[in-house]
Amino acid sequence: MKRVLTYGTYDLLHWGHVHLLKRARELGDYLIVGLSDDHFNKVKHKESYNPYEARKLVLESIRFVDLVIPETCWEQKKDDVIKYNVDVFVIGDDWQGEFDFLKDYCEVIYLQRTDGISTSQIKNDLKI
Ligand code: C2G
Repeated sequence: MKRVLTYGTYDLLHWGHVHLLKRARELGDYLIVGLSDDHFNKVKHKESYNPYEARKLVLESIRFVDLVIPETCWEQKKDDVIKYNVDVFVIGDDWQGEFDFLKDYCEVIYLQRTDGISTSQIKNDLKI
């Protein structure tokens, strides 16, 4: 079984997120998502509209997603790759190069980010 790992906030889930998750899942047989918890969002200078438990519930309902784990800090990725026996780390290319250090532990793939949609754009358009 080829295991894939990615991370994100996944607030106000939109088709750009789903497109990433679908492609990530297609890289293997099992997709794990490290979901940024509310505290780590603050560390990332992100304020999510939905709290962690709500974002987790939504992600777990997606057929491409097999497991959701909490992302609580920047430093957990290597340990997660080892703990969950991950073969492929994948994330959008807005992070291009940021996680190349994981190449010592697994394959690292940056997928093209989907243009024309973002959570902040949704918030601005809806004036949330
Ligand atoms: N994404 C995308 N296209 C968009 C928006 C997002 O492909 N239009 C991708 C991002 O590249 C990321 C994932 O969807 O791979 C989740 O995006 P965010 O929720 O914005 O996550 P981010 O803040 O990038 O968190 O430690 C890593 C961080 O937790 C990543």
